[in-house]
Amino acid sequence: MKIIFATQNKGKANEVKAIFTNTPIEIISLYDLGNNIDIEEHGSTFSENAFIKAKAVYEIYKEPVLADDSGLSIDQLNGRPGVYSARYAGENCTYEDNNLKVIDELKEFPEPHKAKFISCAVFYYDKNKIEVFGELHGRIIMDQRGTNGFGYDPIFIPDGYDKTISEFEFEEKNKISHRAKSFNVLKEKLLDFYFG
Ligand code: ITT
Repeated sequence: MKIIFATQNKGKANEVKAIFTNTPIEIISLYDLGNNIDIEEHGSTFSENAFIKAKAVYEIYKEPVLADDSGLSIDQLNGRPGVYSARYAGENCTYEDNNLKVIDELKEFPEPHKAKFISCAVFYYDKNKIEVFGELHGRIIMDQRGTNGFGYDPIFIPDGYDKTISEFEFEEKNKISHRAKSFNVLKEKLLDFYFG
């Protein structure tokens, strides 16, 4: 069976597709569908925004949908960038713009710059809703290292490691990340829902 993943982010899509490999569920991204819909995420929480994305795509296709709303929460910045992670440095900003803004804002604070990634993974199909959270704790460093991954990966070192997520291999990130945690649990719930 097929489930649409309501994301325009290819990094997210690749990670979630890999998590559903070897299951009867095939993940179809908006990119695969040739749909570049721009959904306004006006919610104030990860959960609200994830369901806003899922419902918007459900209204178009009337088929089961997955969505992820995620972001970085930095202790010394009172949880920012949080739900504003994607456009922290402004409309049409790059991932690098966001990383440089975070580094700049952290200059006045002592190390370590404790932070966590949060993923809210949701399933939406008419009256059926499932929501699962995943977190990855670590710290922000004051320069960008590595080329893999996306977003804030070059400035984030997970607890217990001494390299940034951008220095991780794809499979390695997909074992420990906030998104791996949320979607692995959601996957089990969906397998139970459909085939249990
Ligand atoms: P969709 O809404 O289309 O799914 P998006 O990139 O806009 O794509 P979000 O609104 O959920 O997604 O914003 C998440 C942002 O948080 C993302 O753009 C990154 O800047 C950051 N982020 C989330 N997960 C991340 C990860 O695994 N590694 C690095 N940065 C991440």
